Formats: sequence, C-alpha cells, structure tokens
Amino acid sequence: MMRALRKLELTLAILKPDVVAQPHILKEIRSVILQQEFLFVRSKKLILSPTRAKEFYKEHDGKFFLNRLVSFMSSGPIWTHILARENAIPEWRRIMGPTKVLKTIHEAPETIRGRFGLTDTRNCTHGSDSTETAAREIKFFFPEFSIGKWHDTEETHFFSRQVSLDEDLCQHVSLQDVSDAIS
Ligand code: IDP
Ligand code: MG
Repeated sequence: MMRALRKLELTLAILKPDVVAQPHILKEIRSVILQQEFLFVRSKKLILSPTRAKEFYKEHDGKFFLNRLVSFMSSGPIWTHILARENAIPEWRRIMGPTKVLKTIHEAPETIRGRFGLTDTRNCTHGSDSTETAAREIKFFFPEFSIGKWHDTEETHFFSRQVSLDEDLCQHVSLQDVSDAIS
C-alpha cells in the first residue's frame, strides 16, 4: 500500500578512493550530484577493510578483476551516500556513465567516469543497479537506516524540497528539524 505512494527512489552511491584523494574532483562530483537534483539523505566517510570490500563485491567472486578491485577499494577513504531523487537508481548510473572508463572516455566523455575516470578499476563511483541491490547496499553501509521509515517520515520533506544542505555532514536535513533546533 505505502509503496505506491513513494515518489522518490533511494540509491547507494560510493565516491571511490581515486575521487576522495583529489579534493577538487570530489567537490566537482558533489556539485554535479546537486545540479542533477539529487538530495543527500545520509553520508559517511570511511575506509573499507579488504574483507568488507570483498563482501560488498561478492557478486564478482571469481572475476579476473576482483583482487585489484578489492585492493583499490580498501586503499583509502571513500564517501558513501544514500541519494534520493525520482528514478534515482537509473539516473545516478546514467550520470556516472558506463563501467569501462577506457571506452567511456571516448563514448560518453561528459559523464563522471568519462570526465574523471583513470582506469577500468579506478572509475570514480559506484551506483546500485536495481531496487533490490540498493536495499542490500544501503543496509551494508547504513545498518541503522530504515528505507521504509524514511519513506514514511522524511520523504515528504525531500519531495517538496523543504530541506537544506548541511555541508559538513554532506546531508540534507528537513527545514522542520532545523527550525526545531533553533527555537
Ligand atoms: P559497475 O560499478 O558499473 O556496476 P560492475 O560490473 O558491477 O560495474 O563492476 C564493479 C567494479 O569492478 C567496477 O565499477 C570497476 O571498478 C571494476 N571493474 C569492472 N569491470 C572491470 C574490468 O574489466 N577491469 C577492471 N576493473 C573492472
Ligand atoms: Mg555493479
């Protein structure tokens, strides 16, 4: 019943170590995210252990690139974001561009990976590829977060854009909460 009322979709985005190591690129990608009308629901900066990175990418078990992917993903800090938007899942992947940077540089140079990607491994960003994946990946990084509860309580403020960006947290907060905190 509640599902049909949902207007915004949530997705899990990761800004990978190549991006976080370059503050001006991090800033530029954040501004693309905002220009494209995504809202930051929750954000965390962290370092993945190799074990956690392997768990996150378990669908790629056995692939030739898994080892280098796991060592890259655990090589430095990453930012993880829960992003909200209409059609957030396909839209975030569209803005990221295709996976293989060495092709994407030529075929979709305007995308994030086309602009800033370094190699097929160091390709800037991650985005969930389906509703089920998004739910699993959000839970992986934000176990305390409830997607259902967010839709029931916070979505309405985000949908009507009654939110403001807390730049330090990299999180949009409901204007209601801000005025409650001030009064
Ligand atoms: P996605 O990130 O676009 O969803 P996946 O196929 O799920 O792409 O692959 C996960 C990650 O593994 C990619 O983002 C990239 O970092 C890495 N990867 C995928 N294919 C290759 C490859 O052919 N060579 C090196 N790294 C790869
Ligand atoms: Mg993938």
